Amino acid sequence: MSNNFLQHFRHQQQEAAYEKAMDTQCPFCSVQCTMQLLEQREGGRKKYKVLPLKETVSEARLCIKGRNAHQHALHRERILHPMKRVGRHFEQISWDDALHFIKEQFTSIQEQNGNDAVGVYGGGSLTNEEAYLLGKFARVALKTKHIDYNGRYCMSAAASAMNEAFGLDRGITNLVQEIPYSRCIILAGTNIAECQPTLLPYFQKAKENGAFIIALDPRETLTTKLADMHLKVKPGMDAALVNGMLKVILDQNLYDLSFIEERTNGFEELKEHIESLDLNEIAASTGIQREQMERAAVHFATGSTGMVFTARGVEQQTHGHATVRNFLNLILVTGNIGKLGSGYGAVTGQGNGQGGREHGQKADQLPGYRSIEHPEHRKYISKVWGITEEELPGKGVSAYEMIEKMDAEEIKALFIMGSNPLVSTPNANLAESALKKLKFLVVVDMFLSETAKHADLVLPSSSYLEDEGTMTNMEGRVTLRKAARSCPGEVRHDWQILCDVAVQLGKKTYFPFQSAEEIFNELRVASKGGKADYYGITYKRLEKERVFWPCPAPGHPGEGRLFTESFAHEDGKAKFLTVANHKPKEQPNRQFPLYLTTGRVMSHYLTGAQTRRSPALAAREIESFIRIHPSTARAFHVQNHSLVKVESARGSIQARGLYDESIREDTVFVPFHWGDEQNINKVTYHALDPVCKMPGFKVCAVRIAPVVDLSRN
Ligand SMILES: Nc1nc2c(c(=O)[nH]1)N[C@H]1C(S)=C(S)[C@@H](COP(=O)(O)OP(=O)(O)OC[C@H]3O[C@@H](n4cnc5c(=O)[nH]c(N)nc54)[C@H](O)[C@@H]3O)O[C@H]1N2
Ligand SMILES: Nc1nc2c(c(=O)[nH]1)N[C@H]1C(S)=C(S)[C@@H](COP(=O)(O)OP(=O)(O)OC[C@H]3O[C@@H](n4cnc5c(=O)[nH]c(N)nc54)[C@H](O)[C@@H]3O)O[C@H]1N2
Ligand code: SF4
Ligand SMILES: [Mo]
Repeated sequence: MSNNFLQHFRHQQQEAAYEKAMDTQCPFCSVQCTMQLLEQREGGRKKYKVLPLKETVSEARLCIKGRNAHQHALHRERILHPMKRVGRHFEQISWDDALHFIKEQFTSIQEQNGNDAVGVYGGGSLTNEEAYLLGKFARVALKTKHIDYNGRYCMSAAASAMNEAFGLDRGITNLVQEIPYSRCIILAGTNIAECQPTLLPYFQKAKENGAFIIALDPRETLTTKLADMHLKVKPGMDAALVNGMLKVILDQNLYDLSFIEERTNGFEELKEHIESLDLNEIAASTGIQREQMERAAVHFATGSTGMVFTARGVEQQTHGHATVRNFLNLILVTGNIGKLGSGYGAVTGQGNGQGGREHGQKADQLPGYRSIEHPEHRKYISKVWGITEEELPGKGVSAYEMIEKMDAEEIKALFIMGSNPLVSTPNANLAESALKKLKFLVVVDMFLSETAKHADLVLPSSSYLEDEGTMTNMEGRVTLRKAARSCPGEVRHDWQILCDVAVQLGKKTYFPFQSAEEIFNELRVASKGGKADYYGITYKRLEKERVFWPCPAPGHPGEGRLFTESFAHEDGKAKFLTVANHKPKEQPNRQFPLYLTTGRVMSHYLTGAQTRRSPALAAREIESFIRIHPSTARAFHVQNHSLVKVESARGSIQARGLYDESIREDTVFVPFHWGDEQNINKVTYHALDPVCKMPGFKVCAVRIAPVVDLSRN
């Protein structure tokens, strides 16, 4: 064999060999599956392969989104340099100029209009370190009270309900590994099979073990197909449906009196309220027959263990807080909490939807779930931050209310990090008008999202492959995601960008951080003694394990199952709340006769900013659609696969009509993963829940019409 040939052969072998194996964690949903990304060079081209890694929660499973996540991170449309708007275009500028520009604009706007004229808007995909730093950035560097984040649209109803009922809010009160031990499981407005697919096997296992699964959803999904019983509830009527189930349980004496007496407050009021309700009326208003309600209630109350999972279907309502409280009432009357296989789960959404809601991105919150209105909490955090209590701003307003304040020109500049509100905000036409009125908009993103296109300045942020930091999964398990590769171009990490801007604003002493770990160490102290206590969690520990919070000391194991002995209120007891048979604030009427509900599909993530840039995912679902029952479609002259105009009192869009025998006849469904002409949030309703300020994304009144009415030709 010639030397040449051998060399060629060796070269080929080297080319075929894997160049790099990068351990990482999926950027999308709250399961936080881990994986290895293998980068292979072949004939001068790079190829990628993804292998799931074994870890405690997803057990070496990955869904289609995780398998293709790298496609957006490696996409050619990634923003690689700071960009400044010049007329209708963007021009590349240096970081120095960009930082200077921010300082100049923010300073002059604040000098003229006060500190609160600048707002900050965050997201649940930021790491804990970045979410924490964003809260500190708003209050210490910008001295504004206006900070909120996209989790307001996501977790706020479940969070406020758990806080009030249990005294503490954590996605799941148990380990996911306990699901197979549950004898009866209620899945309320949650589509786990498409939204947290790698969790599904836990429910399948429960079913194999004999669990009875009840799903509540106005339409059939891959999740409802798993259920033994599918209650196709009228949109927005879940609170009433739970009242019906509570009535059956109380009437038939199926409640757990000793649990109620020992561990709860407020049962007498609840009982009196439930006694006053009429099951037939509830059946009529929810669309669920009395016998079905009875069967569901008896199964849940008589199972030796039981769990309730709620998600956005019941939470994104104009009375989402009360609805979740009623599901918690159901758990408490049956004593189904604090035991193996018994508990509650608010199926958390975003990758760091859990951690992102704990450390101060919210208008009323300080790190560690502290309250910005509590004098002791303010004192503690001011001390950690090295400012006086008077310098710490007060409570701001919720995400949608911030949009309204921009429209009213009260907030004049906005700093967005990790959200695409032009597509994700209800009544998106108002969001667009509000963004246009801003004097100065900065967007920190990986892509020129629909929102970033309106910015004056766009700053390039790192993706999950590049950014090291901790994420907290839906159970409250903290995980460390290592950086798998270095930043492309001039991209910087979100935490670096926050420090850079703060330094430019003259706040270097408060933002001296050189690594994510240094920020985490400050977060540990800031959360110490708070409800979400991370003090005992260190990077060193996270190298080896995923640790549950609360974890108050380095040797502490962290709490997997919550509320085993007592709840987190001062007296250790949980609280009942009487809940009315709420109806959604907007009802179908003569002009707009149908319910519209919105949600997700398996292959896309949120506003699609990332997944629409992944060829493999985009190909699965290339455009938006509207699911309609065929008889409803025929009544409105809509043909299968034709384009449909969907219109509400706020606006209209077009989407592909798809017949669906399994959806309620009075309801249509549209996903929200597309922007511009297919942005369904131009149609949705902006009324907010009075307690948690969650918008009612899941119900509004619409009419539909064919874009081209063939019946007229
Ligand atoms: N594939 C995919 N996975 C995701 C996401 C994604 O965008 N795509 N997003 C992540 C995020 S941030 C979140 S918050 C979660 C969301 O996860 P889910 O809340 O499970 O997702 P949705 O599709 O918004 O809503 C769930 C179901 O609620 C139903 N529903 C609508 N109205 C009602 C109602 O009035 N009552 C009841 N009982 N049900 C109703 C819908 O038909 C839908 O099937 O998913 C996370 N995972
Ligand atoms: N109609 C309707 N509307 C809804 C919902 C619904 O069910 N129906 N659900 C609501 C829910 S639950 C949610 S969570 C919101 C989500 O709403 P958004 O937050 O607007 O959704 P995303 O698509 O995640 O937007 C994130 C943006 O930040 C960028 N990004 C991703 N990761 C990072 C990062 O680490 N750093 C930075 N700087 N940028 C990053 C992405 O490219 C993208 O442009 O939408 C809400 N809107
Ligand atoms: S999207 Fe969720 S379930 Fe799918 S791989 Fe990513 S973390 Fe896992
Ligand atoms: Mo979400």
